[in-house]
Amino acid sequence: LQLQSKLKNAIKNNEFILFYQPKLSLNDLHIHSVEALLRWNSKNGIVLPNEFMALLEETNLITQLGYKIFEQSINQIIAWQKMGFNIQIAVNVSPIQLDDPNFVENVVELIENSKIDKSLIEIEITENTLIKHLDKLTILNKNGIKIFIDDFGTGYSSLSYLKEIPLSGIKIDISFIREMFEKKNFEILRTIINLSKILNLKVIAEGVETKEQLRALKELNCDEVQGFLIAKPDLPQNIEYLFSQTL
Ligand code: G
Ligand code: G
Ligand code: MN
Ligand code: NA
Repeated sequence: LQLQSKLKNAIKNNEFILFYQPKLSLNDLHIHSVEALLRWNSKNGIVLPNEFMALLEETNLITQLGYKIFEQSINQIIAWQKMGFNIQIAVNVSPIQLDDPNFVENVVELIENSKIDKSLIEIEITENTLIKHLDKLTILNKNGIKIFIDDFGTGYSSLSYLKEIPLSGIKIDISFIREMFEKKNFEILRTIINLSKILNLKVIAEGVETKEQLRALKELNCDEVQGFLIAKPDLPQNIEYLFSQTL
């Protein structure tokens, strides 16, 4: 079977599942939020997005699957609330999804029908998506849905948008963290974090793998960290024990 028809079948058979990766708040060393990351639970095992995301986008299949991803995330929030955990979920959204003229309406409706607090669903987009879909993202934000820039620092846009649009925060790209103790990287990182504070944006560091990185990011006043040091993306039942811990 061609990959495209396999993907169609996988959507129909609900073989796409979400893994969740915790984000640690450096304020209180608790987890209040996770990122949802798509996985294909295929008969040959778990398949990662680099194997299928490009094709899901080219074929527009990500549009319909995207709504299921929001539904699954909402259901997970409700399940965690029943266990006594109030956890936000950040959902990745690609530009193709925002091309759907009904995207804003559909997402707002899914959240409103669920009765969960709108602030519990966050959206992660890249800088390039932000520039292309400024109007729709503005409406989403006016509806109480928080918008975060993913992979911050790797796009081609100017910094001016940081003051023009309704952003809740940024996620600093992993490339700045990986070599953060190299002098220039450290100064860039320090400057991004300070700028975020001045603009009242939440700032999250991605790809934190060592205790030294964690300590230095706390020192720099970064709000949250995400990375293998805290937890890898995993099934909900494998990460939820972390929600009741101080790390
Ligand atoms: O899970 P992993 O770290 O391999 O994710 C790689 C990339 O795949 C992410 O950076 C993100 O851009 C994309 N991705 C993962 N999950 C989703 C999803 O649910 N929706 C969309 N649109 N993209 C996703
Ligand atoms: O592009 P986006 O930021 O949405 O995707 C996050 C990706 O980063 C996922 O594929 C996830 O598996 C990966 N990731 C998360 N934490 C770490 C980490 O600490 N190190 C590395 N190398 N990758 C990470
Ligand atoms: Mn992301
Ligand atoms: Na990223």
